Amino acid sequence: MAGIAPKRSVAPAARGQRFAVVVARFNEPISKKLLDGAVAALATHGVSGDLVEVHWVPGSFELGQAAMTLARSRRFAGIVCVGVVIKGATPHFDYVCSAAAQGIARAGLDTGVPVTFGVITALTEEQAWERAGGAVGNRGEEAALAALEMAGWLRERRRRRGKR
Ligand code: INI
Repeated sequence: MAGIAPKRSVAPAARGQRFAVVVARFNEPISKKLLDGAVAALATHGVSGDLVEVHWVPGSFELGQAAMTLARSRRFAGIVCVGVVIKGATPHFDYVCSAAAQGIARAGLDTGVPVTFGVITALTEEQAWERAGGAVGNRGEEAALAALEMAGWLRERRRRRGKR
């Protein structure tokens, strides 16, 4: 998939809330860049390091399970999932990507907690680096901004419902 992520409108209401970042260790040098991007984006929007919990899992396949467990704890305004899946010579890539996307989506939909998708699914290692702070942005940063925006949006929805 190509493209630069759109500019986000991050609601200030998300400031000061607690977030989690779940990181897949597979392709660790690249996933570390996604983690750094996510943490920096959260800090820029008022979520300091002490409000961010980082959880490492073995691979992208495990992101959904960890995100679901954390979301069920109700301790986080949002959960950012990051990982790097690079296509090899077998269909393994498709299974890992599909499980990651479905698991992450399910964690958010089943719990109502914003859980965002910062997983690079690349055909080559070069493509992955480009999306981890290179020419095509940083998918970790983008997923953190999406989590901030959704957390603010949900909080605003709850506030409005409370007024009625
Ligand atoms: N996990 C990744 O995050 N990226 C990959 O590129 C990858 N490859 O290529 O195999 C990968 N596999 C491991 C998988 O996510 C699970 O950890 C493993 O299958 C155990 O459940």
